Amino acid sequence: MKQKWWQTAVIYQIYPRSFQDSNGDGIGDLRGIINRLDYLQELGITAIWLSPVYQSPNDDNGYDISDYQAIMPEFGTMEDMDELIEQAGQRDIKIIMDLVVNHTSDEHKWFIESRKSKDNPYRDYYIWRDPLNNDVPNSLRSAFSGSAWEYDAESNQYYLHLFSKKQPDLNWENEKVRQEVWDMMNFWLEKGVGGFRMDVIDLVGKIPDLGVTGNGPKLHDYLQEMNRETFGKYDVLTVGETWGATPEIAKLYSDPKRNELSMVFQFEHIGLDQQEGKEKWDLKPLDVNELKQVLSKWQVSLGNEGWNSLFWNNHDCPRIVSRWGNDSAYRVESAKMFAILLHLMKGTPYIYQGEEIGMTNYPVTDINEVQDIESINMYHERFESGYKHEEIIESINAKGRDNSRTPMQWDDSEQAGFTSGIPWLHVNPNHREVNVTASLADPNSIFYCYKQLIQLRKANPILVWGDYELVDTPAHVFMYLRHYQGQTWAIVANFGPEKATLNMPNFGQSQNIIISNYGRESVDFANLLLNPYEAFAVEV
Ligand code: TEU
Ligand code: CA
Repeated sequence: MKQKWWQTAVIYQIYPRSFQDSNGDGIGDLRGIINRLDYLQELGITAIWLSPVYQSPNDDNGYDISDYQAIMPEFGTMEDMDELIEQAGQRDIKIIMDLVVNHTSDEHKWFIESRKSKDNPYRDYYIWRDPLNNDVPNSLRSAFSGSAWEYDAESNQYYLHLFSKKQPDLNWENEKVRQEVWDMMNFWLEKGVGGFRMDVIDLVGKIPDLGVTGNGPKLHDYLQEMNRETFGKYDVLTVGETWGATPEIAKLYSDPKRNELSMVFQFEHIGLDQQEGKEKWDLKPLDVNELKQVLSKWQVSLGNEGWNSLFWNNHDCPRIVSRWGNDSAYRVESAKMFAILLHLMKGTPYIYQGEEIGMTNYPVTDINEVQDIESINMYHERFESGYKHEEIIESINAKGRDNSRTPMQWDDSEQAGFTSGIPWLHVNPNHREVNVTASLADPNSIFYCYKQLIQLRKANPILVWGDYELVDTPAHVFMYLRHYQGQTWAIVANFGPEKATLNMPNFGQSQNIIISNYGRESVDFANLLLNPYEAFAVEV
């Protein structure tokens, strides 16, 4: 493989609504991001993945787009957007746009036209079906609860929405729809963006009449067409959000010979704390052994026919320190452990805003405190079907999307330096201790651990190209090796609050510590005592 810039890159995801407000309306905005670019440069990231900033009625916080070529007024103007691209570029930071083209908002002009009548020229931009026996066309469900079909009385037909009813699905079988998408992508490419993160891209090949949503038969034809018609001519990063991907499927997207995407987000590890065959709300504790198996499988199986994305967090997932780490006594240690474990693997790491300072979940007690449509709809559906308030709230506190969407904690002032007004979503009270100002002032903070990891990736080809090997250890210790041109690095992580001992004399002793969350200076593998949540990398 010829080296691409995104293979040594670390990407930082910004959820604009929650990052930095600049005008006191309680909503993060583009000016706020521009004002914080120096901070991101200090961290050392290569690119920003910007969650949607387009015009939107905000039924799903910008993932329901009503104009792909306009900026949401709450976030600023197209001039601000151009300035962001420009100012980021001056700091060698690229801007990766969120491409949400499985669906639009129902307030997009295409849908406004489409729903006017059966013979409107835009009718076929969306997926309309006749009723079946005076009911929905079939049993497809929306990811946000209830049927995926919404009835339109005027034309006596249903339209498909795999997400909220304000997010009608586009009909990708219609060539005109694809052409509109290519034109829009080219508009952004001409502005100089660094690539696209593609929202639920695995759904665009759906055959709703057969109940097929993910991985439809034409999916890869569409992506090859997209590559040809748009970004293929540019040196950009493209990453698909693909919930159901297996390594075999991931290779279809990311094998360079196939001219589709740079990489995909796979979610196999993200599903490990939910009950088999149920929903994410049906909780089960993480089995660390399963995590080792899943991540290692992805590390070894893509080979040279694909590329991994590495992540613990995003705007849809709870905070990793709260989820699988320890957000009280060992918050700092466990946050660094997750960072070290992930960032020394093969692939492109993604950091979600606030992860680099160890931000945590923020529990609610009442559904009125929740803003996220997914949690709200689920609450009502489950409550009506007999679940108790307490158990639904427990699920929301464990998995709800607002956990990762609370405002970025910049300092210890009233609203954490996020806004001078009232924030759109509550600030986590722990911002008095957990904040950027405190992190920057403390040389042992989580921030500097991330900074060091980013520098290590830039400086060491072993992290980019080295082979991966899982080492057999006791269940709660995660140990792997990276091998490259005769060099071997061992990465060790103690996944829990208990001390652990390892006895592996064949790895010898070493003073060549590369990074450590306990200030470790040497390792004797014949007699290794690991502290709670200790993690380090060492050359062996
Ligand atoms: O997420 C896709 C998706 O499947 C999620 O809704 C997922 O089911 C859930 O959040 C898991 O917690 C993407 C975006 O990342 C998400 O924010 C959007 O709401 C969704 O698409 C619709 O655009
Ligand atoms: Ca604002």
